[in-house]
Amino acid sequence: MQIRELEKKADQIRKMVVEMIGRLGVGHVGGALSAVDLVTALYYKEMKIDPKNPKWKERDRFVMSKGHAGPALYAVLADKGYFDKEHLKTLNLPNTILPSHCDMNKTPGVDMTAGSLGQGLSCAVGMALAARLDNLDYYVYALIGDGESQEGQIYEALMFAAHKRLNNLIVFIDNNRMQIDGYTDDINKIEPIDKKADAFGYFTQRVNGHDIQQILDAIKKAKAQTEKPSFIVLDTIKGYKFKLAEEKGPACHNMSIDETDWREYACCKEE
Ligand SMILES: Cc1ncc(C[n+]2csc(CCOP(=O)(O)OP(=O)(O)O)c2C)c(N)n1
Ligand SMILES: [Mg+2]
Repeated sequence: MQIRELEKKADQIRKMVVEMIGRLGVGHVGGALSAVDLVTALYYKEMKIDPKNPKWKERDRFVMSKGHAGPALYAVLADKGYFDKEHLKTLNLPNTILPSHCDMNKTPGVDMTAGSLGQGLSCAVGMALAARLDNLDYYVYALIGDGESQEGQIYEALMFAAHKRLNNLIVFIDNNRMQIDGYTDDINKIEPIDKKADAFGYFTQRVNGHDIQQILDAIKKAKAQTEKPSFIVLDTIKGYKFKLAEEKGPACHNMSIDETDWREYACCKEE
């Protein structure tokens, strides 16, 4: 897929996310939408995957450590054919395969269960180390949140991966500068997060997390260096391109969307 197509795909995925959460009435709109450009870049361009064989041993892995952003991943997985799109109408309903937070035992294509913030990254590090031990050639991509990065476990995981020089690990941070109940800078500042990652022993970059070309260029550079794991700061906007969410600021973290709003959702500016 070319960049233009990827951008269109991301807009389509955003619509799917809003519709999915809108049908339910409430959900983690903001953090799902800020992650869409990354998951689109990964699943449509970068990752070595086979939707017909979700457990393929040599596949690349993606860990949505900020597990509440599950809907962004579900829209992509459904669109890639991991499961029928009809399931998107069952988000977080009883017996669904799509719980609000990612669950690898329920959803084909989900590589790691997450939701208790701080833990997913440790699992990603273990998966990256397993590739080395099993002599398998795959990458592990992990997405953490900026609020999530206040968890101490994040730094233990970062430290260990750097110590092991896991060059098949690429950690992204969805740096939307908001968490559940306010601005990250006001609650417990994590910046300068790129300098911290650098000091921990990472090949660190910072890009616009809504510019798919920049994301892909950064991944290319990350893969070109083989000495260290990579850390890529994605500067993003919470609720990106869904006006009702963007306008709410931190309150878009877990918001309700009424029927009229998701049906009329036309804020994905498909130029
Ligand atoms: C250990 C833990 N503490 C608290 C929560 C509740 N919680 C869910 S999302 C969230 C805020 C996360 O903020 P951030 O990582 O910035 O996510 P994003 O802005 O991308 O939605 C919190 C505190 C949780 N899921 N896990
Ligand atoms: Mg955040």
